[in-house]
Amino acid sequence: MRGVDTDVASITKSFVNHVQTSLARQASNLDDLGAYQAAALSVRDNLILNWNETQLTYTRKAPKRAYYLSLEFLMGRTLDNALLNLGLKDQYKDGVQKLGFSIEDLLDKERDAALGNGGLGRLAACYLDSSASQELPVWGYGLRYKYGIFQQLISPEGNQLEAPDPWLDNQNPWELPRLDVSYEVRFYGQAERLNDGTPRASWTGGQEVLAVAYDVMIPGCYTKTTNNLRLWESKPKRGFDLNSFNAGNYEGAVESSNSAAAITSVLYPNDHTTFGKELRLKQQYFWTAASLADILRRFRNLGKPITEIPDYIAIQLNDTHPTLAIPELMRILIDEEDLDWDKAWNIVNNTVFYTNHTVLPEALEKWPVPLMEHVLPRHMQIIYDINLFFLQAVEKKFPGDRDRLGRMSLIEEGFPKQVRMAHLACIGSKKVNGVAELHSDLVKTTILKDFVEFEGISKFGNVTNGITPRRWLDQCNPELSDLISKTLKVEKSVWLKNLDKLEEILPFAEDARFRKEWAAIKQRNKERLAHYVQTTLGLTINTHAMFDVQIKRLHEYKRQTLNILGVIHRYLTLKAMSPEARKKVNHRVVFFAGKAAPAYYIAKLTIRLIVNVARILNADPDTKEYLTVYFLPDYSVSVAEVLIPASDISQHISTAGTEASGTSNMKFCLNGGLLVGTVDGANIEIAESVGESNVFFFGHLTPDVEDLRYQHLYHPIPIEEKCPALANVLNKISEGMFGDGGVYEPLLNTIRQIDHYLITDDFDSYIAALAMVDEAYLDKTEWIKKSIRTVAKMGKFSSDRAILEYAESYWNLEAVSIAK
Ligand code: 26V
Repeated sequence: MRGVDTDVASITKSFVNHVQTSLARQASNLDDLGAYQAAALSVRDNLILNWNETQLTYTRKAPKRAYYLSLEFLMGRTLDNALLNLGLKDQYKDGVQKLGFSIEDLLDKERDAALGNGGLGRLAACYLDSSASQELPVWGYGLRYKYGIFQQLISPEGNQLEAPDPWLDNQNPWELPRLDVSYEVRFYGQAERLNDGTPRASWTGGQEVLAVAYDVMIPGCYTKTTNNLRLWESKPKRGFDLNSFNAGNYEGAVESSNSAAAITSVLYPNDHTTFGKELRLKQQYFWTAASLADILRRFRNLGKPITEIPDYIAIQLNDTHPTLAIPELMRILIDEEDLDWDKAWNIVNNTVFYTNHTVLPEALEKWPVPLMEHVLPRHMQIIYDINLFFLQAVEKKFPGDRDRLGRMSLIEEGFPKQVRMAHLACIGSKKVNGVAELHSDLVKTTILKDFVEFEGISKFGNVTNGITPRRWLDQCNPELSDLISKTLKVEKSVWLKNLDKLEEILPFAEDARFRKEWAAIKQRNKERLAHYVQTTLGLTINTHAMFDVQIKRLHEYKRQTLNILGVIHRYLTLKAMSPEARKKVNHRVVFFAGKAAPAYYIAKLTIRLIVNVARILNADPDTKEYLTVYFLPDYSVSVAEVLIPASDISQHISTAGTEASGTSNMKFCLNGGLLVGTVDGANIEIAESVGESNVFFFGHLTPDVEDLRYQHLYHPIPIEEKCPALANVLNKISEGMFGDGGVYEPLLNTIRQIDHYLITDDFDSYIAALAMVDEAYLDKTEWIKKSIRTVAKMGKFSSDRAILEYAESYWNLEAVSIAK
């Protein structure tokens, strides 16, 4: 197959061609948005050819394939990433320049595809990039939400307001509608067992909805491999009800079409709290049913016996959200393929894999039995059957242990009874893994302890998360990436796909010229961030201060409160100093960004506090030279790409044992920012890799947490006694230093009363860690050395390593190369 010509002349020709034909506009009168669209369409031509060839090869060679089922894919922008992966950035830069445009301005016109909440969705996006780059036959399956994560606005009082994210309002050049690929998905209705000596049942009636495929091309880095992300859109099976329409009942006529379209209309904006809402359950089933139908159609085309499914298919469950794939696959094998129970269960058990992403109890999914019975009556029967056989086996292994049966059951007793999705995911899967070593240990010793005792330890593993160095180094920090290439005399096509090579920059930590270049790049990245803040918020930032960044979803367990209380403590300390003494203090600019779930009151109050602390501090003539605070609204992947390369330090300060992994910690360290953190999640492995002398650890350890919480409840120590510095900070807030103190009482009370996340226990050591940071920052040479040494040792955290672990240890998947 002939490729697209990629010399500058051909690129400008293709660009102009798309302006005139695809966009039906005049090249002489084109704005940046139009130019972005033309460039995107022209790049897309390359992707489509590679995509076609990749899919053709997969069909021809019929390798085992893996399917990554995720309700969230937080892709961010595509154009820059595609240009870099195709190795065409320079040509396009020249090409659009010849036509009077700047590539940076065009890249900036693209809207983020923000179909995710945070780390879990961004991880899925990194894994797609790595799968394609490592030439693995992996497809993603998700939902094509009409609205992604909400846009965040901040009111003058400092409150978070939410606005919709109509990301598809402009044409999306990165998706290919496949109106011919569609499946019917049923909800509600009746399930009746056939009682013919088989486990079969018939499921009829109810609502039928159409799932229509949209394909997103996923290019690998310097390879032809271009994988697929298939997103489903819901549509009514029939347009509208003509009978109602003719009878003049127009609302009634479109009712069913509205309810079908609603399924994929919006991403649920909460993570870590379950609500048990019917629409969310419908999203989960709609997506798993369509994906499985598609996967099995492809398998059937191979003409292999159904029992060979595990030889050709691996299905990875990204958290429990797609757990219905387990009863759905059972339903298909039993009701449609007429397999007996044990054969079907054996297939499921060798095909499905489950990754857990949190041990927080409030985030473990449970569905009320009455709701499940109503929406998915056949699946509820199957779940009861799975549970019966499972509990019989448990009883056999642990006779008479009723407590154990109660703990392990798929059904939690109560009003209403609930289906425990993590238990179902666990027993239906071949392997279960956590996302960092500590987290995987916690999975094994806490939430799934009984299952380890029953099934044996070998089913339970760990794959520490990773990040793609393409987006999170080469794309977001091009100068650093160029410096590394130049210094190592190694092509990017090599080291970006073999990140352990970074270690070779280690000796250059001793090279003064290299350090100077390194420091200059960090400085320019700080200026780029300052420019962004200037143009978006109209605020001027001191780029010679230390940049201290905490960017992530707002959550009590992530402890943005600890950070802002620490800032206030620093402010009070500065205020109490003489002007002379202040001059010796390290200048610090503290950045926050992140969204709170719309119904998460305490998280929203934390935003309000941060914004109001910023308002007071940034205007205080005594201190503003030394300490300022910024809350950047509407955090996104693209905003992260500007913030991360500019950081001197970043904060990952969750209560020990609560952050499963964290992935932004890896992004900062890969960009030469140092880590301030607790002994939690992947922070631990980062410290092991880069050396503990290059991170700033503080706080209590995981095994202490339970005892401390017990103490808080039964032997509380007054906060004035336990932590006077913190008590003073809380009092200042109450007294109104940052506006009406009463507003913050509910937030302050979470700390004064139960303090579930151990702010009072960790505050003093947190302040001490920040003092160590100040001390270390005084020696600029040593600081840069730390920064270089950190980057050098980050190879392990490439998502290439992580995805290869899944491919080799779990999926038994081999790379497939696509002919040049
Ligand atoms: C849970 C729920 C519960 C129901 C409502 C909607 C919803 C949406 C998402 C989730 C998943 C929560 C788990 C999660 O996001 N975990 C994060 O996963 C990251 C990738 O492994 C990891 O780095 C973070 O530490 C972990 O918090």
